[in-house]
Amino acid sequence: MAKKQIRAKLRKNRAARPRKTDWTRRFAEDEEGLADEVAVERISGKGELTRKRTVTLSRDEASNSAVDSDLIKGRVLRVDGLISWVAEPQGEVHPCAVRRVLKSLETDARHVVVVGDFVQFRLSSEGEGVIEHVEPRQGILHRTSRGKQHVLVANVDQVVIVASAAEPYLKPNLIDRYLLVADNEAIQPLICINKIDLVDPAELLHTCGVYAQMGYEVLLVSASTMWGIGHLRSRLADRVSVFAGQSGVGKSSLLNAVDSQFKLDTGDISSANRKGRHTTTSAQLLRLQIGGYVVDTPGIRQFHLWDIIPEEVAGLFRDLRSYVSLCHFPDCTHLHEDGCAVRAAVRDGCLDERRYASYTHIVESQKS
Ligand SMILES: Nc1nc2c(ncn2[C@@H]2O[C@H](COP(=O)(O)OP(=O)(O)OP(=O)(O)O)[C@@H](O)[C@H]2O)c(=O)[nH]1
Ligand SMILES: [Mg+2]
Ligand SMILES: [Zn+2]
Repeated sequence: MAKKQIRAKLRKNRAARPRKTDWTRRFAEDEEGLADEVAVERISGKGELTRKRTVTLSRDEASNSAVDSDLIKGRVLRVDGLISWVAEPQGEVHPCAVRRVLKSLETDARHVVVVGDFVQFRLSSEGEGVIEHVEPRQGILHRTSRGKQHVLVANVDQVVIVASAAEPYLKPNLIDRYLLVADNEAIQPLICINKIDLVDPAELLHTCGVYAQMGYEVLLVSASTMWGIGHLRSRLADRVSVFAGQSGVGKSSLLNAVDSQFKLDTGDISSANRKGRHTTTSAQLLRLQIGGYVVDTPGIRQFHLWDIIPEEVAGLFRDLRSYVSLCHFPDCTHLHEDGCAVRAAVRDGCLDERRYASYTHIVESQKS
């Protein structure tokens, strides 16, 4: 009876998540381009073969139950080259390699396994694992490197957009870009302005007010004085949050302040240009003592919005979009047209001028 149940479960898994569907969906999200689509075709073929092989194995009841019970569910905490560090639900962490079939995919698609992935792995007697399966992803943050898209972290439900009030100086346009990514990916954004010990908080009132009016939550914090850290901590409990923002704004410092068990490296601000020094070099998932996870990420150098075409930008600007339907031309770009309701709203003081400038800047950059 027990044996029968094990076999049924194995078949059900295979039927419910054919490899082809998983990878196709992931590639649709990643939009890696034509080369990778070809890879999908090829890999889906391999997926069919793999399934058949498993079915053959499943005829042998003894090995079948061994295969089934060998697969362990886990979550990827960190990726160091070819080794992924995977945590079991109970917290035990194992170094894992990636199965050969998945690795051959890696040459085309680069990151087969990324931080935050839910995986299934098989453990050897030496305590090392092999990742056999990667679950479909939701809530992805990516960055650009040498003109290519790299998934930084997967399966997050909140992005903490960290900026600093000074050193480096506040760049609201960068906050706007992150907000676009968050809204586009349906990840909850939280704006966190650090280093308020360096300025008079009154200077930030206007900027914060503009975001608050759009329904975004803004926290003013200082990792140095611990101002606002309790509030930030309460926003992180029982969630999976990724800390994102320019180098040197204090992402790692804030995480060290939030949880005393973290000992993340933090770096000085260069005295020459007031920029950070890219202290954090890779993303990692950290378990919070209060429950939930946080992901520290390296400061992003170039920031291109991957999946967003210029025509979509206005729809992702919460304040602009209510005026869009009032424009004279249905295909209005809101950049120069007469009869543009967005431009009229800026002139009338109903729309923040800086937000509009940020909109035009993003649309222009997405054209190139
Ligand atoms: N005055 C002040 N300095 C801070 C505060 N938070 C962080 N710093 C300083 O800012 C510098 C950079 O902090 P990090 O935490 O390394 O910044 P990061 O965002 O993690 O930078 P990368 O890892 O390079 O992306 C360090 O010298 C910190 O001591 C703060 O609230 N106030
Ligand atoms: Mg850091
Ligand atoms: Zn318009």
